[in-house]
Amino acid sequence: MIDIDKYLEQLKSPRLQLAISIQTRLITYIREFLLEASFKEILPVIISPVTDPLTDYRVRGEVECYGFKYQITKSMIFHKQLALHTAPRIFCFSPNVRIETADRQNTGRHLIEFVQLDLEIRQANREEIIKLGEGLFSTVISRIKQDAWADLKTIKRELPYFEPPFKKITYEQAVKTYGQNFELKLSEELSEPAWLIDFPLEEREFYDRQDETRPGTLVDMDLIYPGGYGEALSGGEREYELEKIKSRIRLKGIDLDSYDLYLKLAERGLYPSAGFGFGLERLTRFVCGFQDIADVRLFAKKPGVYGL
Ligand code: ASN
Repeated sequence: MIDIDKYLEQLKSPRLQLAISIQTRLITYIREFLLEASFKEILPVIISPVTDPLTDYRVRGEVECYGFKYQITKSMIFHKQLALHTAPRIFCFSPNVRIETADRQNTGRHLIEFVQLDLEIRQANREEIIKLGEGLFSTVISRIKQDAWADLKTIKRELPYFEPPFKKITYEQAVKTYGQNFELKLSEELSEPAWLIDFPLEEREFYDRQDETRPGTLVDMDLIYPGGYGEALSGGEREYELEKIKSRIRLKGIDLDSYDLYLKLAERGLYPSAGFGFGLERLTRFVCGFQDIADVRLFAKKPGVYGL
């Protein structure tokens, strides 16, 4: 059950108030940066017949309306690809629901409902998207340092300026250095953000594009925060050719029928593209230097915990 007194205390806490004021600035900077770079903002999709498979979440969020089954958005990946028919560069502040297992309750980083800045660019490759991500991140950090210095001082957060280009580490190198579960160890050792690139095919979903010259390796990337804050953003180039998409779906053991509508649209042509998703609560947590992501989120829902 929800402890109402505790709940109200958290809603009124100066810590949350400060985080929300920082987050408001972050959203503004992101939007300004992307509009300046000729992006169009699209509105989020909350329910759809198709969503990101993200096969490690065993519970599917579903709603039934008028006898039709809709999935609750885990990510807008497919809608981003389709939205490129409307505009060549799109972004969205997209709410996602991912029903994580309860053992992730106290990681400080996981919420079952969160918002990501999701963006996609027609005809872009990984290099371009990496440049854009670095530019966006370093600009946002330098603006927040300047504008919110008093708030940052109150919470004793000292943020450095980050100068792109950021270092790149391959997945293979990361495993060699830190072992299979490397993300946090790597993040703890970093003093600047770094790109993790070239994930093996079996580690990601079917839409990340396989490098034709290196079968089994994807043309994708994550940005890892320094200081132990883990993953900042995740994305890559996309599969856009029907036969390749189908074979990747089959390889995942997913029934082609469950992507019928998407495949029919892909058959009519998708643009080559690249993009990423950048978790907003995690960005706010990093900027504030807080341990617990619930301290930056109103109505936070942690895995396994009932919330408002
Ligand atoms: N938004 C991510 C991307 O663009 C996908 C995800 O969130 N799973 O690759």
